[in-house]
Amino acid sequence: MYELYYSPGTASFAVHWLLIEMNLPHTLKLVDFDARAQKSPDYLRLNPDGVVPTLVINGAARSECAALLLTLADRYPAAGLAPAGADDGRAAYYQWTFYCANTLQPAYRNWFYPDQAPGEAAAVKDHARMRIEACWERFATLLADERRHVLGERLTALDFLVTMLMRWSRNMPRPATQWPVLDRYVQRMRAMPSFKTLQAREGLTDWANA
Ligand SMILES: N[C@@H](CCC(=O)N[C@@H](CS)C(=O)NCC(=O)O)C(=O)O
Repeated sequence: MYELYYSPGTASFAVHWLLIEMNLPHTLKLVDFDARAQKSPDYLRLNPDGVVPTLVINGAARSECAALLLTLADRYPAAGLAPAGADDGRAAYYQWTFYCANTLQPAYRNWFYPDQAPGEAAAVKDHARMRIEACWERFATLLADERRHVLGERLTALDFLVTMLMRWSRNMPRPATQWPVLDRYVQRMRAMPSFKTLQAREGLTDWANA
């Protein structure tokens, strides 16, 4: 049984979605951001960074959204959500997962938490926006051949991460869905029954297919 510490719509979203998609037994622990529960001594014992997600696996608290997605996909190879080790697709899978975690996510962190970065908040946000849009340009180029998923026809754990990160841009000046190829991609992802279950469980109603 997995235990997921989450807050709706945040970096726990993709992990929660993958747990649902893979039909893995899990319990949810809401971390109340309004009450700053992510910085409470109890939570900091589990996750010293004071962020979500935390996933308890075999009694050990694990963190980092992208790492958790890779871990879950690796634990159940029969689900086919990670390209096999010898597969060339594995290199692309790592490349784009790390691109999300190392390049796109930190830019989002600056967009949403500009006061935590050095410099004037408006300038931090402007720079973050430019970096985020450059990332969507990269993904739009990758998906220009109208592949069904980020790595090709096959669904992988990476798709859950990319979709979550696209969602975060929904209220930005240039949301990821303004790239038509990314919009078509995300329509397919949002059509998954597990996405609808996730939205219902997290109490989210926006950013759904019409
Ligand atoms: N590198 C972490 C970042 C997680 C993160 O920044 N989570 C945000 C929500 S999207 C959070 O918990 N923010 C609360 C805070 O910083 O106080 C990951 O990928 O899991």
